Amino acid sequence: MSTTRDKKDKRAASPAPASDRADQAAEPAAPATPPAAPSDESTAEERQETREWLESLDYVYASDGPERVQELLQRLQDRATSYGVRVQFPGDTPYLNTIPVSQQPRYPGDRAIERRIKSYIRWNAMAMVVRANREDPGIGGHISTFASSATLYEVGFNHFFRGRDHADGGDIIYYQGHSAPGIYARAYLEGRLTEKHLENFRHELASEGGVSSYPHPWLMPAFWEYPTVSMGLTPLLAIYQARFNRYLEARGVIAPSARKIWAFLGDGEMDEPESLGAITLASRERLDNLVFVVNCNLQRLDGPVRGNGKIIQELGAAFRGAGWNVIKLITGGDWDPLLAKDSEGVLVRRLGEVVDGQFQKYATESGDYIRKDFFGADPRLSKMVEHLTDDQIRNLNRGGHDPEKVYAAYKSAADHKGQPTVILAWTIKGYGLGESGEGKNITHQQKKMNEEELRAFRNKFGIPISDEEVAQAPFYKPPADSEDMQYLNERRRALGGYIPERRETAPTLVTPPESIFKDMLAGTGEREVATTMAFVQMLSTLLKDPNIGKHVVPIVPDEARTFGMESLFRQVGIYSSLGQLYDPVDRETLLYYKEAKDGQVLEEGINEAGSMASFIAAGTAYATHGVNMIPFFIFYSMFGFQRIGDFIWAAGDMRCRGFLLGGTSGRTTLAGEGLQHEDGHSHILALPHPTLHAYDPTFAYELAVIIHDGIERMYTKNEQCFYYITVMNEAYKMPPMPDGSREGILRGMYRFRASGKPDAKHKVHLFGSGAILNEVLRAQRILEDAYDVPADVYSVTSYKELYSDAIECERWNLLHPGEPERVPYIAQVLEGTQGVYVAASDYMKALPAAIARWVPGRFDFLGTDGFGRSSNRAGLRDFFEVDARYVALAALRALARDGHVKTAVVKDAVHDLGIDPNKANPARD
Ligand SMILES: Cc1ncc(C[n+]2csc(CCOP(=O)(O)OP(=O)(O)O)c2C)c(N)n1
Ligand SMILES: [Mg+2]
Repeated sequence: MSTTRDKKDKRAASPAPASDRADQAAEPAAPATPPAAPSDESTAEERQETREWLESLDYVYASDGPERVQELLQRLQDRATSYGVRVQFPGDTPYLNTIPVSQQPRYPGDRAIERRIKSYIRWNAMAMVVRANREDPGIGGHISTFASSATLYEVGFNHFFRGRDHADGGDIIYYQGHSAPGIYARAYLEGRLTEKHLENFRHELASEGGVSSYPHPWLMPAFWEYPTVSMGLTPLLAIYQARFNRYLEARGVIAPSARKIWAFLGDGEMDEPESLGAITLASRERLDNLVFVVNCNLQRLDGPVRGNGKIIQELGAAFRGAGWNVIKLITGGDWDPLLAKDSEGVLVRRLGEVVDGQFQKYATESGDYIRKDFFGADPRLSKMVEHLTDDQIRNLNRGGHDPEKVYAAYKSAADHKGQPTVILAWTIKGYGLGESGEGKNITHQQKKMNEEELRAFRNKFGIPISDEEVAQAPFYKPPADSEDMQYLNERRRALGGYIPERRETAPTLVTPPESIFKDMLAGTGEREVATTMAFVQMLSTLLKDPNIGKHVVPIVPDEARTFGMESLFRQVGIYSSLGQLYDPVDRETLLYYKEAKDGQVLEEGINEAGSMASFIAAGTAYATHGVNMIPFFIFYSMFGFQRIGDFIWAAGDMRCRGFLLGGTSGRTTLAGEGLQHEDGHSHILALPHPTLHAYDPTFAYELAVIIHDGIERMYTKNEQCFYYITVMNEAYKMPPMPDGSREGILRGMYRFRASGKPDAKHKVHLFGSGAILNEVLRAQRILEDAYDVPADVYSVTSYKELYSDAIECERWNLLHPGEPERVPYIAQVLEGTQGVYVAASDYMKALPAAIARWVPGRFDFLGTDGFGRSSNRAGLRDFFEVDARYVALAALRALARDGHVKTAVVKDAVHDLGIDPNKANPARD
């Protein structure tokens, strides 16, 4: 068997010398740095063999280019695999910059001016945090994060990030939440924020106005677009946003453009499971409009992200494995001459073997320490740096602090086709804070700097502030006509304007008349349907509407069949960037699984978080793209608020619009599924979301009125709110809409069926919601027929609406004593009634309890506290004590307590109604 060496002579082993290569202009230059050296354990012969292989590779690269190298490596890997050799996962590339010096483009900006601008921004960002905490100790804020990412942002601001007036439209940029001071500091130089704004950082309630702690569109709607400070939401949101842009383009809603989505992320943040959760979607969808920039400062809040490992390597492997274009941005330009001398690869190996915790240590140590600890590990390394002073060694820069390297990475990412890109940028947390925080474990929390530290910071960055003033940490802004300011403004002008900027320019939509839902309003006669079916029919109608049909975005996480929505597959198609490359198994059927490039349904697979991210992208398109989209995201109600509540919170912050549909809802209405599926609390979890309207309708006409009104409020009247509506799978006859019920449906309650009996002192008022309203109607009959008790039945469509309205009235009354009191809607509806009141719903008792204060008499409630069970509906409603019998019993007991019926009647009722008083307690058992 021939050896490598035998074959060597068949082609020249060494790359052509540089001088020979000069005339081969079209050919790629030889690699700037050699690959890693073999391990020290190898024998001399093995080392020789390795060198020859490498030289052959150098030759191929120099003569045939990178594609040929790739092909050969692939062939080698295939061959090795056929021997049964387990080739190491290729994600583990050396600890080297992906872009070699030879491929670094010329820097297009003025480095000196840009450095000065960046320095002012660094100073002002630091000063706003320091001053806010001097004025108000404990108000918080972060200095060290922006200090580590200033270059990453500034290169973007000066050369890449498109503003809203750019011909391509604005880029979509997610700024790391707690780097907000740096973004404010730039806006201050740009004249978009005043000194007062900066002074009032974290004091939004100040009368002159302040700026929010983190990016919050709710608080700064003309500035921030995307809330980012709940770690881990950004990566997922950014991926689905990038995909949604493609969806809008494919459907012809927006024109294709070169807009990019940039997501700035923390290396610690990448530990949130959501952060990596959707990265394969991004590569599968070839989202080359997406760039992640991970600020790898090696630290999070408490300490190192991977003290004993290497976060850049770990993330690099994960993203490569997922099919991303990975750009490692590790060393800064100071290292280039050293790496160029690293003919044996010892420096690359040393960079690769030192763990992050130790690199963090170097950030806090002297040059002498680094010389001994890092370079001292190998005499060849020591020699490599013997010409450098300790200071030079200490200051060997990291890639994320080197504008030329950052520019090269961004340019390469921006030009890359066919894959999303992640840039893993090595930085120092608290860069420039020196002794007071650079690289220290406490740096994340640092908010104060003394005079000496401020002076050192000023000196390092050359801020023109005098010794007398420096202790006050004044903000610094150069004169408007200075070279620096002109440069800064010119750069932004050239790139399409200042950012971040949130704009609302979307034309409103024409809401179709309510009559498009006439089938729903008329009732179904003898036909039994479930509200889920009614909803699907309405969605189908909306999709056909000439004005809004195109704007509707149906979103399902693999539950379309559960909800009977498969007809939509065929009607409008499922979006796929690839169309349909296969013959679907059910092609012969009417409702086949149709994927299409211009499909309208977003079928997200089993992925509620991703679906919610799509919902947010669609529901905020009016601000992001200037076009109103109407998302309908239908999901198992148990897997909504409980599972992805933080995304829903972010949706509120973003002034998102659209409809969330909690399907198969109700603890006792979804029979059989049991403890994990039966939802009796999503309406409780909906309470905290300020812009969310939550409804639990029973009848098709209620659903129609709510959805119609929602479209009108959000898309015609331009209200910034969204909806949560629960729909059930229990089928029953849908009555026609009673006259005069519209307002009550929308405001939360109305009298659905009055008693046939004359009013009496022992009158009962029964409140029912969702599927339990039918139980309440049965209870009405029991009370009237068996106990001669008159009972009115109210449909409570929304406890949340009633509660919100009532607390608003109470607040107004509190603040305006002596003026005519405002009367909550619920009190208006119940005005003049007397007797007792009983509510029953398929949700926890805390829901009706929220409005107890405004019910004008004794108020009892039945609900479904506790873990669900597998059973049929009758069994579940008995178990949770919410069926008609319990409603009747609760009413009788309330009357007995008020002395309107005898206790003996109630006692007998327990028996007569077939209730076991010693049954299990559903709230506990
Ligand atoms: C979900 C969530 N958990 C915790 C926090 C609190 N928190 C804010 S910043 C931070 C550390 C961030 O570290 P990293 O992502 O590495 O960013 P760096 O500041 O180092 O750039 C933590 C724990 C949060 N904002 N969100
Ligand atoms: Mg970090």
